[in-house]
Amino acid sequence: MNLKSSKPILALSAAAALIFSACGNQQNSEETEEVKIEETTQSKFLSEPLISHIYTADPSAHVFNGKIYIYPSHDVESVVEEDDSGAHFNMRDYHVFSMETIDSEPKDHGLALDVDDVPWAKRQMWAPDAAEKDGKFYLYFPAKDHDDIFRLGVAVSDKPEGPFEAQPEPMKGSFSIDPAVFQDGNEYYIYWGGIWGGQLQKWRTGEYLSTGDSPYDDEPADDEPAISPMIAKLSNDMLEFGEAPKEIKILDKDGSPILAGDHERRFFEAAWVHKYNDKYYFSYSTGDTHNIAYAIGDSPYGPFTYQGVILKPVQGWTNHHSIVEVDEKWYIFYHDTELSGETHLRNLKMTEMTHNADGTIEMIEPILK
Ligand code: FUB
Repeated sequence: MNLKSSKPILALSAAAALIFSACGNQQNSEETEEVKIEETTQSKFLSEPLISHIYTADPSAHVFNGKIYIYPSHDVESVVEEDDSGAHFNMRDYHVFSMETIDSEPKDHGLALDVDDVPWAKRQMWAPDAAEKDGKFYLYFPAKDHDDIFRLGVAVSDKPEGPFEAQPEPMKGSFSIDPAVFQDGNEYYIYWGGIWGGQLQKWRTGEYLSTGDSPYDDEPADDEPAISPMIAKLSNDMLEFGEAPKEIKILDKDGSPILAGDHERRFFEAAWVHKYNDKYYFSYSTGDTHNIAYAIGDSPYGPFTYQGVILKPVQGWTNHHSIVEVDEKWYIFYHDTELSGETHLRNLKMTEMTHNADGTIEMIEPILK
């Protein structure tokens, strides 16, 4: 996650771009101004906010015990100044939500885990995910440790909604952000990583590179392969990596790696995996180009071949999603900033997602023009 952009924060949505250009064109004729204002008011979002009593983002949705459970980030106003590493995304706890059916209102189950109850964590409780095994529920989450290095933690509960009890230490050998757990039969795989503010680029050598404070240090050159998201099978007790982490390759259709300079297609953050017709779909945010893109492979480890975009940019800088099957239909959960207009105060949304007959996914425009 990051804010490296000279663009105004909201300039990525059609609605916000129109508002911005309307505000920035005061010398223009009255006629031009009127047209722009009219266009702005005609813009509509594809979906309504799902939750409005608190700010929520980065939704990981699952079906557990016949209900839909959502594990989001809990966005809050922050006294921490905005910076390029996303320090103002200064979340400190998690709430879990459940829905009886895909049309019902999400129920807030209250505080599920607070940073003060995680001995190793200092701040920035970012995008979490959850998994169920043998009647126990595991919450996976990133947070900065006391050295300001992102690590991944696990917390355990007997109930999908928590409250969760955190392990005293982060997962051994863990780093970066955005854990996502995918169950394939009896095996569980954890995917993770996020560049820039998510620090993945600082682990290129296997050690933390503290060459500078800038989140843009340590990136490969534009013509080198992009930084890879990570995968590891989970241990039987679900609390640690069960094998040495491996890099995931995202390839072009000609088999060559997607390059670091290819910001339209390279992995940035928000990994998610779902399985459809025996193929593995790896989806992710492209960060500064704001798409949710996807790639398809024959194994949970990849390699994955880039296919295209599932979800076009939402209002707000970040784009982060999950994909879940409910009653034989597929849904994408995501967020935008419709309620606040502030990039760090997001609200959840959801819409149906369609796999085409050839296995590709129909692209979704979250802002109606
Ligand atoms: O919510 C904080 C960060 O913003 C997440 O970890 C990223 O994926 C981005 O959505």
